[in-house]
Amino acid sequence: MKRIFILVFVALFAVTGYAQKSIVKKITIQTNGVCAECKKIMMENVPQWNGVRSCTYDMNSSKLTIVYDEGKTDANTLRANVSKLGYDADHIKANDEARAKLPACCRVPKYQEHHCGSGCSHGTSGGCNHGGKSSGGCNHKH
Ligand SMILES: [Cu+2]
Repeated sequence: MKRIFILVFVALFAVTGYAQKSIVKKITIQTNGVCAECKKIMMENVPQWNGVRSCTYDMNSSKLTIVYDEGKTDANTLRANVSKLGYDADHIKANDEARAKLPACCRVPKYQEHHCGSGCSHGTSGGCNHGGKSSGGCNHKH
C-alpha cells in the first residue's frame, strides 16, 4: 500500500514537472474580420499554427483569442500570422497580398458604414463599440 502511495506521488510530480516546462499563454488579438466567412478562415487556419493549442473568434468584436505554448511561438509571431491571413492584428496591418485573396465580403472595412456623423475621429479598425451593426448607434465617446 505504501508503495502505491509513493508511486502516485512520483507520478504526480512527473506530471506537474512536465506541465511547467511548457508555459501556456493566452492572447486576444484585435482583428478586422467582418463576417462568418472571416470566422471560418480563422478557425480553419489558426489551430494549425505551430504552438497553438486552441482559439476562439468573436464575430461581434472581431477579437481572436489564442491559447498557445510560449516555448513554441509568441505574440508577435501570432500577429504576423494573422496578417498573413489577410487581417489586421492589433498594430500590425494585414498583408496586402493575402487580403486581396480574401472573399469580397471579408474585405469590407468593418466600420465603414456606421453613421457616427461628422467629427468622428476614430479609424476604421478601433475604438468603435457598436459591434459592427451598420445602422446601430455608436457607443463610443467623442
Ligand atoms: Cu468575412
